[in-house]
Amino acid sequence: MPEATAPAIRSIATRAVAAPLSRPLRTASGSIPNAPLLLLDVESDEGVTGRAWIFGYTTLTLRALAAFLEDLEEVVKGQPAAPTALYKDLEARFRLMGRQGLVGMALSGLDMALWDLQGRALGKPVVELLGGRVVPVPAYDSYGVVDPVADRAALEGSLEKGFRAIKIKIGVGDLAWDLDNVAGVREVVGPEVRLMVDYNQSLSAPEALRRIAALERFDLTWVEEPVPAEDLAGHARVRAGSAIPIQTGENWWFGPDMAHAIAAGACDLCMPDLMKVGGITGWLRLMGQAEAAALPVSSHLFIEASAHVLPVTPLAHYLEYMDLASPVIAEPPTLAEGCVTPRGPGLGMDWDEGAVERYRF
Ligand code: SMN
Ligand code: MG
Repeated sequence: MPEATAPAIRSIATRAVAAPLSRPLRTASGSIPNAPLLLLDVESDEGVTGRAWIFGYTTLTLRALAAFLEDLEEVVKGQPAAPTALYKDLEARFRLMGRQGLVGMALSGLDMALWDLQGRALGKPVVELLGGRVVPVPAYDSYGVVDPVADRAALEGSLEKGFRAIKIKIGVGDLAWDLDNVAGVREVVGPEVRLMVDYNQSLSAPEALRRIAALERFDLTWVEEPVPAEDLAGHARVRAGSAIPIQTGENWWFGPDMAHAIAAGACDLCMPDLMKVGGITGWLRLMGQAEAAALPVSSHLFIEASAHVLPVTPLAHYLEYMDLASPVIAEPPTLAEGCVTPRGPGLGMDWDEGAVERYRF
């Protein structure tokens, strides 16, 4: 039998867009006016293109990310389009400087695009390459700060779409503001819907303990990032005094950050971000840690790719439904009865080229 050769990477192309958000994204640590995305197209020498997007948080990161990926193309060009093999090489290449920040985001995006490329080359959804099946994944609808009166129709719309869980951001005012806000939202969504709150790292540990005690009566499913993400001792202190489960993980950089958080006893639940932990390859590595520590796992952003990894995630909890990219995706994943079903082949994303031109940054 002739030896099969893996397709090689031919090129990496990027395009920056500032996509409109379907609803405002205000957090206790600043607002995001639009979705600054870097779209990746990684082409193989067989002419298959793998796609992924990177969320820049601010448009200020997009040019630097694009320039880095342009230079990285020289490094990976001609290498097999095999994400796990390349992951190891790139991990070694960036050992001295570390992978936190823009480098880690770019490497994670490249990993996702390579998994997409493999799936497309084989005509299979990524979830099947990972040994899983295409199944609906339970999701929660993720909001920024809401006004229970002005946003009543939107919240009711979430329930009409079938969501049984909703997350809101709080902490933009004092404790009285939080209580008023959460009471108002709980009143709109009713007692059956799971409700989560996100402080986006805005409190001190003593203040978090004070506020969480007062929030107990609202039957919250989790309190997210009450204190700065890197304050693991603070998270552990809050967790020890909280009757509500503590959620964190969206700011963990790769597996070691997760290991440190687990060692510190920082959380009851976790929600790693595909773009900060090494893409799909990195995610798979983290999942061994989650299972060993008995930590339920939710996703952070990246609806399309998360729908492919959660079905193979032990202790999968929720997919975060925060729509950042659908304005530039030709056929966004389907949402039915509050669940997202992964779309193939690959990660199932084709760009809506007209929209990409429109929102080009
Ligand atoms: C979040 C942070 C920043 C941008 C979008 C979303 C977030 C979340 O904390 O949990 O979704
Ligand atoms: Mg959050």
